[in-house]
Amino acid sequence: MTAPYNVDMDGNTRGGDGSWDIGAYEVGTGTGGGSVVTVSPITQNASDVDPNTSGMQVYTGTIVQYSGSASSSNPLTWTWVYTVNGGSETVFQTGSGTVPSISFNYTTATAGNTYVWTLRATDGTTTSQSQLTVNVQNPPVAQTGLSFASTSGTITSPFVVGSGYISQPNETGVTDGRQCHVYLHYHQRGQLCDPSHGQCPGHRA
Ligand SMILES: [Ca+2]
Repeated sequence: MTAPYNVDMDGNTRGGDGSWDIGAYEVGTGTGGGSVVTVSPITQNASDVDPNTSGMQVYTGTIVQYSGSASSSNPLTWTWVYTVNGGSETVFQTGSGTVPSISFNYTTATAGNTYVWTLRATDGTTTSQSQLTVNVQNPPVAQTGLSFASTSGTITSPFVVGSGYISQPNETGVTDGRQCHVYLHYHQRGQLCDPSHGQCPGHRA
C-alpha cells in the first residue's frame, strides 16, 4: 500500500512482520507489540562423562550435536554462539526460521576448556536465549595392561567385525589391490614391543 496507508497510527509498517494484522494497529512491532519469544533449553547428544562433577562434561575427540528450538508469533532470527573460558562470543551459525541442530568437534586442543553455548533468538523487538555450559576433559588413560576400548574405528570391505574380532572371509592378495592398514593410537607410557623379537630397546627383563 502507498503512504499514508502503509503505516499504522503508531508509525509501524503494516505487514512489516510478514502478516497483515486485522484492525487499526500492526501487532508485534514497535514498543506496544508485547511480543513473546520462547527458546527451549539446549540439549546435546553426548552424555555427561563425569557424573561426580557438577555440570556437563565431554571428552576430547567427541563430535557433539546441539539442539534447541525457538518460537514466536513473529518471524525469528536465531544465532548459535559460544564462548571459551569466559572469552568473547564466537558466532557458530545464524539464520532465520527453524533452528537447526549443530555439531561441534571437541578436538584434543580443547582439553581443559569450558564452553558456554548460547541459543539466542530475536523477532527484532524481544530477544530470548538458553545456555549450556560444557567442560572438556581428556579421556581416561589405560592404567594397567594394554587392553582398552578404542574411541573410534572404521571397518571397510573385505574386512568384517564379528565375535569381537576383525576378520576377512575371503582370501585376497596384494595383487588384488587389497590392503590392511592397522593404526594403533595408544597413550600408555613406555614402549610397545614385540617379545618374539628379543629384548626391546630400553626394556629390562
Ligand atoms: Ca557432570
